[in-house]
Amino acid sequence: MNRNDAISIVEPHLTKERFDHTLRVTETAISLAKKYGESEEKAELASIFHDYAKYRPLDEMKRWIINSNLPKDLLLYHHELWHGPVGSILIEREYGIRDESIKNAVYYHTTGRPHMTKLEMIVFVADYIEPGRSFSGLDEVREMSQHDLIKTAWMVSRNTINFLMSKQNRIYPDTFHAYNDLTRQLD
Ligand code: DGI
Ligand code: FE
Ligand code: FE
Ligand code: FE
Repeated sequence: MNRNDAISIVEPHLTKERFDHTLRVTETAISLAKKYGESEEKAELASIFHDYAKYRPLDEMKRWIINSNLPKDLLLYHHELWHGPVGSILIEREYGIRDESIKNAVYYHTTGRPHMTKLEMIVFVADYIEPGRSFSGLDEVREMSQHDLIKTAWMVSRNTINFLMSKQNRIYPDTFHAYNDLTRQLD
């Protein structure tokens, strides 16, 4: 599937703001793919689809989790965590995207996971640093993204956990497992 086809598929499913975010994530991910020697085509497609399921009704996402082989414990955590896993299923069923590397980059873009591939880290990082974002501490993360992808993914994971803890939110196990694995890789 080429870029324009993917963009026309995704656009009607997103708000204007989310669509613009998606385009910025895509440009950011392509530039990271160039820098770190990953397929630009895969980075592009995974990014265009990363938030595809973001606005699906909650009961529909819940049904996909219950009726597919997705982990049921997702239902015990915030519904914000559902759109990545559900998106990875929908892009295969609706558009025939079977490439596991792309599906996994969509699946894990919110939480990360242990042993993330380069492509998964690229989408995970691009989603966080795209130029429309304004998290505190973002300058440091953007600077690191020019030098070390693993250290950057570690910072994203650390910042996300710190942020969630400061709000007294629950944290999905994959989110912690990603942090622990990236920390181990930095040791
Ligand atoms: O879809 P986006 O807004 O572009 O970004 P995202 O998919 O990375 O994150 C969606 C939200 O999920 C964001 O507010 C951070 C939050 N999040 C990430 N990991 C966890 C989490 N929320 C909870 N409750 N637990 C997590 O482990
Ligand atoms: Fe997302
Ligand atoms: Fe996003
Ligand atoms: Fe620099």
